[in-house]
Amino acid sequence: MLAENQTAITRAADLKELEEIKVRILGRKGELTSLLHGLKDVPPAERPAFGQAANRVKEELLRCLETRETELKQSAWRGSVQGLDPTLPGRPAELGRLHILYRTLQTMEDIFTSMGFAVAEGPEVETDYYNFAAMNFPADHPARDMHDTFFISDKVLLRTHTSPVQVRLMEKQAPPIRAIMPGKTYRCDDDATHSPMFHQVEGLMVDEGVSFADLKAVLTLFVRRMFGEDAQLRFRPSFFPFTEPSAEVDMSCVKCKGRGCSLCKGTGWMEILGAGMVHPNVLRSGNIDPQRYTGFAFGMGVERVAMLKHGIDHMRYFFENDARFLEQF
Ligand code: 2U9
Repeated sequence: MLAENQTAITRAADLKELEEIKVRILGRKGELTSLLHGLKDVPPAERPAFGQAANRVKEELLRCLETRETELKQSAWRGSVQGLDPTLPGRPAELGRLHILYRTLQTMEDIFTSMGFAVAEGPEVETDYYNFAAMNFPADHPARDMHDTFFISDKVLLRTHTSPVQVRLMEKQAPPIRAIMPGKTYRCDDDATHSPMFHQVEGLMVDEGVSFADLKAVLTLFVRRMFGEDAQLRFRPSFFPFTEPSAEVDMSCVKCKGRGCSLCKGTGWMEILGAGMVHPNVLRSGNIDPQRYTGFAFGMGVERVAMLKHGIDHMRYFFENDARFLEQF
């Protein structure tokens, strides 16, 4: 019985067959189990010898089963890793990154905070008062049409610029004020260079004796830190209800450095931001005496800065979330 079972065990082809053999020998109705049950029918004098012999057979078969089980498990594992090369380098894990707009905003904030500007934020849903009236847009004045506004009700709207944050700041804080206001703004506009939601950074500095020369100095420093030390600035007269005088600011073309190319349409210049001296009426809205204090303000689109810096030619890329675009930065 020992020899033939040992042979069966060593020939078992897989773990399933081995288990079947084990049950056949050692199961409740197994060969060896029946043999041990038969002990009671053996004459008492022969029982000890019979019992010892049966137990030796049992131990030997158990050892045999265990050895075969280990062998089968090992060969099953070897089969499963066949063809695998454990010396190959692992696949690199994909890392996420910050969105290019957010990174552009961070750089802009770094530049202005290094010049002593604080960062202020405020609500995106605003009142007509803070968005327009306090910013010197007269009621029913055509200047309001410059901003295609999303109205929520007669007097409540999505802010068209981050200026309301500046008015709220002036109400709270006496000069000197030096702060930038980054955030989402909304205008009903949608083409290659406009999106219904876009990001602005506005800046405000109010104190005694603040002049247009200070504005030029701050903006020149900003543009050179953002785009390179060789960037040139040009101020063109413009109009905004909230600044007087007002200017639109161009920088020398990032591609041709001012010589004229297809990107700057041959002019050598690209518009980057708007700015001016804060209108006395706006200072009054913030409880600031325009006889004593003057201030400058500027505003720019974060998307526009990122597009100029990285040569991006359509707004939609920022918001499509196509990894092939996002991974380039
Ligand atoms: C206060 C007073 C004045 C902020 C300013 C601009 C000029 C400007 C545009 C640039 C491109 C908006 O994103 S854009 O479409 N902004 O041209 N913004 S001056 O003037 C202020 C702000 C706050 C209290």
